[in-house]
Amino acid sequence: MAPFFLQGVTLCGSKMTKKPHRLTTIIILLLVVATAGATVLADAADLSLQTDTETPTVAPSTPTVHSTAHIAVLIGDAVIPVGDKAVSEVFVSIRDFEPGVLAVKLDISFDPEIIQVADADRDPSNGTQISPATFFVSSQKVDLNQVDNAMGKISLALSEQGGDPVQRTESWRKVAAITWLAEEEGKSVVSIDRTTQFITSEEQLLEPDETNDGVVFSRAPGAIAGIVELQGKGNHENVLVSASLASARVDRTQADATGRFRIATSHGEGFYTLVATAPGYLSAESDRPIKVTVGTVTEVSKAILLGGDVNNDNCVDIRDLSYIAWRFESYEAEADINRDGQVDILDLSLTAGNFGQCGPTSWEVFNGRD
Ligand SMILES: [Ca+2]
Ligand SMILES: [Ca+2]
Ligand SMILES: [Ca+2]
Repeated sequence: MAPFFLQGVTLCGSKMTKKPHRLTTIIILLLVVATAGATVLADAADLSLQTDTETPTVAPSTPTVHSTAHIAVLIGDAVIPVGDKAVSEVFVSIRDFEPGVLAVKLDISFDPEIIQVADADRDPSNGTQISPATFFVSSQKVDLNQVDNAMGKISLALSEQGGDPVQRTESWRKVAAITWLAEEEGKSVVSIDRTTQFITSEEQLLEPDETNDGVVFSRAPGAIAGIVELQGKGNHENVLVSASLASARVDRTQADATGRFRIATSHGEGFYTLVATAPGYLSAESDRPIKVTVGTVTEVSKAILLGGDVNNDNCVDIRDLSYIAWRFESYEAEADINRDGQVDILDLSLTAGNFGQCGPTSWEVFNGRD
């Protein structure tokens, strides 16, 4: 905190000799500053005494803030699967504000049981930081950037060094981005503390006149569930079902004996593609993207994989049929499509019935049946 407040003192001190008529404002400022520490208090007393003797009759200045002036702070919301990360952004809107803002200090609170801040600079030696945006476009200095993940506190102070105050922003201007890590399922309000302040070019300390807190929801990952059966079989084990999101890593699971599966989708919200495969069977792929929302299970319609692909080239053709025909009435496992212990007419007719088909077959994921 010290650099920010000390800077405030410097501003006051440097202006004092030039504009002694702002004595009262300065004394009030210095009283606020005094809480920063005994050293600062001593300096402040010196300065006020000095000024007092020089200009004993000066009147207090009145703020020259326009009547429609408006400073607002907004924190965006986020939804994060537990164990994952998401970003919420912090914005400030300044309207018709004269003389303009030269510094901003944001104090933000969150629930550390639910979420933690990921270190923006990835350097553990200096503690945890958030990502400041370029709010003061001409010459910005970051005076303070510190996160206390144990207490759930964030402090960020930015100041304009080139003397170019911000009098208005075009709608919302980004001040910072916070990357959250979801620790536990739950909800954390991300609140703008009352100590959040703006310093004007006339050394006034102002609170925003509108604050919009953010909310971060930390939820269990989403899932896709359904049934995949193997044509002609009573046991549907060993069907491999996978769900993929765009080019991301693939989530996989195996169906149980009844064909039931449930895949936890590890990539958060989005549209997933499902693929089911099993040895001896043609693969099936979802006929449309499956929307997954974190915290919910999306149930899809049943798929039936078509059998007869003995050589697993994902097509049922003359090679599969002749392979089975040559082993007719044998016990060879690969030709025993329905795995009932014998290669017989059931295997041959099942294969013949799928003759000419290739996978992946279309899995109607939302056809209303199960
Ligand atoms: Ca760090
Ligand atoms: Ca084949
Ligand atoms: Ca059989």
